[in-house]
Amino acid sequence: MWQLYHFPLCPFSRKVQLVLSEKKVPFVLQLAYPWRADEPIHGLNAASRTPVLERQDGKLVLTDSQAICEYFEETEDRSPLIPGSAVARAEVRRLTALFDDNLYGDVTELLLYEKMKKRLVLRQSPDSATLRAAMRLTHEHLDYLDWLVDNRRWLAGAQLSLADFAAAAQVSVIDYLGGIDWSGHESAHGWYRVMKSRPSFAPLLKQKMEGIPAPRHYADVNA
Ligand SMILES: N[C@@H](CCC(=O)N[C@@H](CS)C(=O)NCC(=O)O)C(=O)O
Repeated sequence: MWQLYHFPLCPFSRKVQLVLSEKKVPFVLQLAYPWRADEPIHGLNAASRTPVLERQDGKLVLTDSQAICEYFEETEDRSPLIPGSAVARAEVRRLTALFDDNLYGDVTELLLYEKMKKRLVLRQSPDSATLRAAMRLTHEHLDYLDWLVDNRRWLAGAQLSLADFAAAAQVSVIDYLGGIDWSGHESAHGWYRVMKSRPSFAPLLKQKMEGIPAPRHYADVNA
């Protein structure tokens, strides 16, 4: 059994939850807010970030979502998520990094700051110009997702992979924060509906961030 330190809108913790569920690795969730000084994660992760995954015997702590996902890819035979040839695996890793770095940096991180941190921690209103800029960048990322979906069976190629889960984790947080307008992105929307319908996704759609209500459509797998 593992304990995952997370907060409900951390996209990297979502990515880890999806991978653990797909691979049927048992875990329990432990709330952790990295911006609070008294959190145990500060002693467990030199980077002071979520996700942190601790084995129940306390003898192994894994940090960084990619390191965690690769650890289980190497230790669990079930549901390979970086499958295929070296070229195919390189493509999975390229796209996973693109979503973890660029989609997060361009959009998710901005929305988390404007709509979550400002509300819960700084007691400030979101900046509308920043929100508009995030919306514009979201459309650019959705254009690329449309292209991938139109040209491949799954985002990285013929097989479902970590790239799909990394992207869906970011998209789910952006959607929770009201940052997605699917108009003109039917292909990406169809792909996200398929991802949302997977059993591994169901617990994520039920998680709520205290003080930040989700839009009504968020948990609807057909929306
Ligand atoms: N590369 C890291 C990124 C983790 C990360 O940026 N986590 C954010 C939350 S989503 C965090 O803890 N930020 C520190 C803070 O908000 O104070 C990973 O993949 O795990």
